[in-house]
Amino acid sequence: MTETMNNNNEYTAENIQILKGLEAVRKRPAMYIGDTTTRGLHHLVYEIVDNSVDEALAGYATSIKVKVGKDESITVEDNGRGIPVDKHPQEKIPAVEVIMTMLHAGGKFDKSSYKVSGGLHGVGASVVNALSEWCTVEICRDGKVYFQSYKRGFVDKPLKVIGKRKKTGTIVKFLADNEIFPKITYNYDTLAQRLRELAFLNKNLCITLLDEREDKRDEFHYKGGLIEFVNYLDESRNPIHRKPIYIEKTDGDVPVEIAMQYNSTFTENILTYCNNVNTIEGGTHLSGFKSALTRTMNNYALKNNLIKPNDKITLQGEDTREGLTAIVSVKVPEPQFEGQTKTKLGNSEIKGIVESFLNEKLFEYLDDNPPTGKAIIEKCKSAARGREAARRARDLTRRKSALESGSLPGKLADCSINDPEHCEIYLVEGDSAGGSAKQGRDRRFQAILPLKGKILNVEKARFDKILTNEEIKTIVTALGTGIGDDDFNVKKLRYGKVIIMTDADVDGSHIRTLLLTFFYRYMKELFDYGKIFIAQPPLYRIKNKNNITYAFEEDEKDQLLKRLNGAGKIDLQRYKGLGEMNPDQLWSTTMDPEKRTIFRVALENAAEADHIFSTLMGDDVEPRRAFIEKNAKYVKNLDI
Ligand code: 28F
Repeated sequence: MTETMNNNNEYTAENIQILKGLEAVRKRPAMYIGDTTTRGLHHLVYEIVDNSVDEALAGYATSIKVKVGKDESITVEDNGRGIPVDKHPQEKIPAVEVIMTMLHAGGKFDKSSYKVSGGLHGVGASVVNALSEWCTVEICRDGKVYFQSYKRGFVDKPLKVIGKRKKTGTIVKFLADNEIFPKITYNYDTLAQRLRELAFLNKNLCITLLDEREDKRDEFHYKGGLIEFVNYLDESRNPIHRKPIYIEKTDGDVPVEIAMQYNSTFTENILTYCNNVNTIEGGTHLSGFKSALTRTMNNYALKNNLIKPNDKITLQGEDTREGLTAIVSVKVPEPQFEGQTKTKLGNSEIKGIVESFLNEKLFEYLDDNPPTGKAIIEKCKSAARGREAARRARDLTRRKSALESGSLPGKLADCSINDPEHCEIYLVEGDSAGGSAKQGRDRRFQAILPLKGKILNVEKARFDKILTNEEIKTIVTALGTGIGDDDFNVKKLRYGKVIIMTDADVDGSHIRTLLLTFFYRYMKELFDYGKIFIAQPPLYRIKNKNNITYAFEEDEKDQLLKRLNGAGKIDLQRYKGLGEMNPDQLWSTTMDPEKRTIFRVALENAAEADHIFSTLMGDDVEPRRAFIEKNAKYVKNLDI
């Protein structure tokens, strides 16, 4: 900071502004990047990458390289124009220094460009700089190479020329500050998921990820853009028409891109983006998309006599979305992000833009492709019939008042406290483990619901079948939330935690995955509110003389045995299932809040979550086998 004081050695106005800015960011980092856990750590990378993406959106960069160093440092490089280095008219310091050290560095984007902004997005490089132990920027521009370094956001040395180079571009390198982030370890798959998504959303961009820690590398470049995105999401599903429908609007100042394909499942999977931000809370682009879809499908069906006027069926919105995978991506100059996590698009004019565009272009597409049109309308009609069946089933069950607030299922051993925040429910595999759990639990705040073996695979069942499945009905009634878009209300959840407790064997993990698939497809908000947990029962019981210890991981067991060798006879027992533990063992190892380990299930990336569930639970075996082969090495404690 010293070198930018003015000549009579006092702090100038912008010094104060820079000081205040950096201090504010370091004092309350969560306000700028969400939190300082691993999620906030990865946000640092996205902030810098977003700046390169903006340079691509402006039409200059075509390649972005991200590297994770052995020291957990991050390097991001693009081949754009290079951040300007000329002296800033007011601040008298190079433009790059303004961008790197001043909050919300002014004027980076005027109206005509598409800032990748959002709530937590687009806070800019200065925030990353302030939260880094060190940060450097290398700019190739005007045939020269410029360089500047910073420490915790403060300028370390003035910008200087360190060489000559013809090509242009920007390289930012930083090491997150361990004074801010307790744990500085990047997750390769987390970075890869977001970079893959950006490559799908920006078809001219080639994005590479290189991990020097484990010498791993991926390159994402999808010339087919959203079409390839739909193919990726649906690789385990069977399409009902040959290729995804793709329409794009490039005129006007709001580019719109839509890709969509119907498949044989019953799930709806519509992803929406604004300026590459995944608007998981939806917004005006989504409502425009939905209204146009319903209207166009009805018009097309009537015009082509696929629905006769006296058929008395009108396709409802949900009928036209059953089995639909779609991506809606808009680029808005001045986006208003609203909602709890700033991922809901608020600009009202966007609804009309998307709606009229889709009405016109989708009808045209179906008219030009009658076989596709017919296949889709047949799918919608069958969905309408299924909806009718589900309504009848729901009315039936409502009359029996089994699903909603009526009598609780007999199998449920409820807890005595009924304040949701202070009680929890264990979903336990099998009656014997259920019995031990009922005896071993603390009945004041722990409810037990034993599950009779496998539950229905909802990935392949229509809603009316799900509504009438006994196990599903029991779970829904016990949780008290209702089910499906119309009835589900997370606020009616009767427990603060839903803990899945299954055996550590293949069946146990299958039941766990079936439950997670059901919750993801029909009670997704349970994840958003952090209500879903997985219990971790012990794998081994180690008895040496009179003391007994438990091991929860393979390597923990090995360490314990190593420590105990030579200490006399050791009795090692591998638990095959929960049923082998007696009630107080189950309590003290897996249920006692003071001693147990439970994992909260969080969904990092909506597109990836959908892809994983459909791969694991969908129709196609091939992608599942490939997925399991690729990921089997990460699976711990699975007893084959
Ligand atoms: C690894 C991170 O940050 N790349 C960037 C540019 C290019 C320009 C720019 C950025 C316009 C005037 C404020 C260059 N030439 N990668 C990056 N590439 N910012 S960030 O301009 C910043 C604003 O100063 C750029 C002409 N116009 C814009």
